[in-house]
Amino acid sequence: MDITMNTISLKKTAYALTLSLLTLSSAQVLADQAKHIEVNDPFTREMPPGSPATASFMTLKNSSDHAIKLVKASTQVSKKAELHTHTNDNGVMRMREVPFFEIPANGQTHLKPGGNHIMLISPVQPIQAGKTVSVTLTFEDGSKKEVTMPVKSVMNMGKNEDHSHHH
Ligand SMILES: [Cu+2]
Repeated sequence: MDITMNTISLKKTAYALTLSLLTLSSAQVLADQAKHIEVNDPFTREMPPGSPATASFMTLKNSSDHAIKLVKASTQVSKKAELHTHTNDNGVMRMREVPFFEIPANGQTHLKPGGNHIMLISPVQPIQAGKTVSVTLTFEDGSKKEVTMPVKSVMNMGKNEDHSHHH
């Protein structure tokens, strides 16, 4: 009698264990995108005096077989953070907000001056060279990655943008 009872309760325990393992593994699969993203060379541009905003740049590398979307950026150093891109509007470079940056399967997306960037709007503290800034990236599945990066001077950056003008 005792043996039978034990067998039943053992089976029940094993079943419950299997269920919880299944639940755990599917949750991990659903919130796994951040683990597949490697962030290289992140930096934030030093805020020009009097400027209401600055931007963060980095290279995002996706080591998975599926495209991953970065859908949100947030930070403590500014009131707002937005995903921005540049568009060439009859020779005038304009910025606009986009809903996501897509990092292709086994590929890279570059956030760089004159292109995609994370806009830090209304800084709550001076963003000066030599300091560090942390930005939290949220991916489509809700997984997050915190990126701590140096603040760098704006010197030389204008030169890169000149290359995009074709005369
Ligand atoms: Cu911008």
